[in-house]
Amino acid sequence: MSAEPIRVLVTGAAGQIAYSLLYSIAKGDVFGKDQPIILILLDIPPMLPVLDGVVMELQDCALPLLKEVIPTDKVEVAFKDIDAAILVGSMPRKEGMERKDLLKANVAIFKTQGAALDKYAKKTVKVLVVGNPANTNCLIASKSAPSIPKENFSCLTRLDHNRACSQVAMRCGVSSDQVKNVIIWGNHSSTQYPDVHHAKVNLQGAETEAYQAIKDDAWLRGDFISTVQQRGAAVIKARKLSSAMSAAKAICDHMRDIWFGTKEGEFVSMGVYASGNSYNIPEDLIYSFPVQIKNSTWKVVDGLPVNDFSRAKMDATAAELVEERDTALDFLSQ
Ligand code: NAX
Repeated sequence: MSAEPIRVLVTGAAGQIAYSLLYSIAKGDVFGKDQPIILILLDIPPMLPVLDGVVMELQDCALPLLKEVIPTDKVEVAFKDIDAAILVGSMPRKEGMERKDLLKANVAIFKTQGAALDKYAKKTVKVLVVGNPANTNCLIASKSAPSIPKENFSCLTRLDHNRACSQVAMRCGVSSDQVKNVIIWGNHSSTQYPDVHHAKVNLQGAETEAYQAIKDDAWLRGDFISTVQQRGAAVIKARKLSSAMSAAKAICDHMRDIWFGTKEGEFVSMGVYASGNSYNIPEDLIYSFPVQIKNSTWKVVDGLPVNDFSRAKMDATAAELVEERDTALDFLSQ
């Protein structure tokens, strides 16, 4: 094991997603089984005692790849020379809080963290934003870090993607690895559009269009979509806590694909910078598209046919993002 350690930052490190995530990162599931890691854990000052407990547990896992763990509440320590940033921490919605107030609080957080990326991180840093509203937080972070390429920023819609994959797999009675190329379009919110028009299911060795494999268009255009859109709320209702294990797994899938690339002939969903060239989605949004990744660089899978049903849903989620962006940019300029 001779590779130099990479520096990986996780924010919101005392929270529940991080608790499921850190072990997977530290044992090599994301950056490779022979890539030593320095983990930097950022949270807010009141959470530092909790963070100490997380550090103790990581030490107690006795993981050979984990060279150092650095807990901190200071951005100048957290973002210094990092290779990867997984921005999980954000302001949660509190009872009675208006959507606008929530957005304002998060703009402040991601403006600060974007500026810290700009000032302290490596210019090659890969940034994954998880904290909600993930798409717009990601845009704000990117705008606040002008010296880092926009392409280095992405937000998590892989959990929605995995949920869609699993729903199709369960419906077809196959394992989830037999389903590929589902797409999540747009915002990581209930307006997202889970689309299986281009998905394939491996049915006993025969690659079959998902619509053919499922043979239930009403379900695919109805309950399937709403189940994926509402899955986060359903988990909260059942668990009294939001998705954490599945979110952590999706973060690992997303970052591992950035690091090592996607499989030949397959695409995954990721919130990335919309430049106005793909699928007539307005530019200057972080919008979830189907992407393929090679040499740590994503490319939107262009040219997939889009029918009227899909078009309307892709536009509706884009419209929500435009509104969210415009409100956020007002706060950013204040
Ligand atoms: P928790 O409330 O358990 O943890 C969040 C942690 O972030 C807390 O320890 C908090 O102190 C910390 N934090 C708050 N402000 C911070 C700041 N400025 N700097 C550093 N740390 C800060 O929430 P958890 O369940 O872990 O969820 C974290 C975020 O992920 C939430 O915003 C949640 O909505 C979002 N999610 C996004 C998903 C996605 O697919 N994009 C799915 C899962 C999850 O719902």
